Amino acid sequence: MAYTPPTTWTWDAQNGGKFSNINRPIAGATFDKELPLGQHPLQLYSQGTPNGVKVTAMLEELLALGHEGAEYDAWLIPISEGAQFGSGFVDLNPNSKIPAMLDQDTGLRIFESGSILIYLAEKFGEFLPKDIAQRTETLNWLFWLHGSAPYLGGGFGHFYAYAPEKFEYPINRFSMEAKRQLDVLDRNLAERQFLAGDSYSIADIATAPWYGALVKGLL
Ligand SMILES: N[C@@H](CCC(=O)N[C@@H](CS)C(=O)NCC(=O)O)C(=O)O
Repeated sequence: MAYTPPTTWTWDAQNGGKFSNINRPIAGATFDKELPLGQHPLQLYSQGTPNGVKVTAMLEELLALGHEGAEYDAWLIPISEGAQFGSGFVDLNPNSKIPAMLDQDTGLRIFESGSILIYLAEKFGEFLPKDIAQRTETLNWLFWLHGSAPYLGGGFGHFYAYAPEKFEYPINRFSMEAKRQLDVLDRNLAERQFLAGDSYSIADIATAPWYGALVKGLL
């Protein structure tokens, strides 16, 4: 039966789908809970999802290069249990999504995985070239990833794996878009070793957990 959207939308908390128990149409904390704090300057609040893994991979790459200041405390935020709606986490990220970070050296909160990658790249002087041309190309691909991955995860992934029923139109629409995005990457990487050119960068670190995992059959 054809669906006609109502003039005024109302929230149906029972609409089904994997995340219907935690998703709501309003923001803000739903319970009081302070976040734990460890001894290192960098405090990471996250989980091993593709967006979460970007930051962990970046920190581990920095440690592998010998940056002792990149030692961090990693705190699990189990998003399927709604931990991202605790008051301490919402103070750090008003958008209630992992990953989020606190730098106790500067007192700054950092949210959005792309912002965290840029912050760490600038703090440690790695994986984001200073030369304007290379920096711009790196940021081009970093922002490409952050504009594209929601079509893969929230679009294709949601309708293929998490929606309460299989709907042909959105699966077709987002399959087409996911394939087009893979072709964008394929054509770019036919001409260069890394997304932004000759050197490994935060654009690669951000992209590998999404499209890299997809082509390996891990998503
Ligand atoms: N644009 C954000 C997306 C973060 C995001 O979507 N995180 C998901 C896990 S991969 C999340 O926390 N979901 C919990 C929720 O939607 O309530 C980023 O790159 O940091």
